[in-house]
Amino acid sequence: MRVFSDPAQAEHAPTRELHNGGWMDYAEVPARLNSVLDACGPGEPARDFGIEPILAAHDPAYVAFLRDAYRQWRAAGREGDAMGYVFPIVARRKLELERIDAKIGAYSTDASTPIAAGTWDAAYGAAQSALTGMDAVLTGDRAAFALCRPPGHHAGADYMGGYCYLNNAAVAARAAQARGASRVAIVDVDYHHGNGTQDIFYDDGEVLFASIHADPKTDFPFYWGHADERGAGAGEGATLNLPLPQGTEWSGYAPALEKALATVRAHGPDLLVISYGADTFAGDPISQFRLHRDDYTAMAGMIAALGVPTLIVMEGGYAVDALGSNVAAFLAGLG
Ligand code: SP5
Ligand code: ZN
Repeated sequence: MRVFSDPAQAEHAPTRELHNGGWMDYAEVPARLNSVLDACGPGEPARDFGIEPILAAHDPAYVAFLRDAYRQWRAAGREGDAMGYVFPIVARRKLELERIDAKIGAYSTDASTPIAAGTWDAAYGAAQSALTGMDAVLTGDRAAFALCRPPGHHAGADYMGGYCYLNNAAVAARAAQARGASRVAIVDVDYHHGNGTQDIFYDDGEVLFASIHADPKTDFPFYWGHADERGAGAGEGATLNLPLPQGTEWSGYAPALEKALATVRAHGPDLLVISYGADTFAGDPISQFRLHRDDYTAMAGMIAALGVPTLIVMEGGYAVDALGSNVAAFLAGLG
C-alpha cells in the first residue's frame, strides 16, 4: 500500500500542553512520524493540491488566522508557542477581534493545541498528504495510507483542538465528493471522539460519520460523542456514536466495530475514510483502552471485508516506540 507524508509535518513541535491542572510535555511529538516511517515507509512525498480543497472543509477566516497566527504572536512580543487563555463559550459572534489572544481563543476548544513556528506548514502538509492519498484511491488503488501529522479529527470548520488544526479526513472526503464519489463513509477508530469531523458533516446526509471511542463522560473531548448525537436536518441518522468504557479490550471493541460497519454497509458508500488512531493501544500513555498489536490486523480485516476503496488517515497514538508496529499491523490487515 502506498504511504504518503510531507517533510514539513516534522517541523511542528510545540513544547507543552495544559491539562490536569498543569503543564505537561506535548504528547503529539514529531518522533511519531519516524516510528511509522521506519515500520511502514519510507513512503512517498505528498503532492500539493493547493489551498482550495482545504477551504472546502474549513472557514476561510479560520484558515487565514491559522496561517498568520504565529507571526502575530511574535509581533505581540511573545516567546514560545501561541496559545489561548480566554474561550468564548456562549456565543461566538462575528466580532472584529484585534488581539492575537482574542482570536486564538475564539478559534480554539482547549489549551492543548498550541501554535508553534512550524505549525501552519505542517498542518498544510498533512492535509496535502490526505489529498494525495485520496487521489491514489480515486485513481484505482484499493487503499492508501496518509501519514498525517498533526492529526485532524478534533478540528472543526473554524476551530482547532486536541492537537488538531486542519481536519485531514474531512478535507479528503470533500475532495472525493468534488470528484464524483458523492456517498462517503468516515469511520473513526481513534480513542477519542472525532468531534471536528462530526461537526463538519453533522447536517450532511451524504457523508456518514461513525465513531467508536472512549465515553466522553470520562474522556476528552467531553462535550461531543455521546450516543444521542445522531446528526441533524438532512444528516439526521448519518452520525453514529458508539462510546465504550475505559478498559475496553478487543472482545468489547469488536462488536462495536461490527455495528459501525453494518451502518456503513447500509449507507452504501462509494468511498471509505478511516480516521485511524493507535491510541486505543494498551500501552498508550494518555488513553485507557486495551487493544494489542494483532487486534489492529483483525480490525483492518473487518474493514477490508466491506470491499470499498479506502483512505486511511493517521490520527492519534502516543506510545511512540510501538506506534510503527501498530500501524504496520493495521495496514497488513487491509491486505
Ligand atoms: C488526535 C488525538 O488523539 N487527540 C487527543 C487529544 C487529547 N488531549 C487531552 C489529553 C488529556 C489526557 N489526560 C491524560 C491523563 C493521563 N493520566
Ligand atoms: Zn486520540
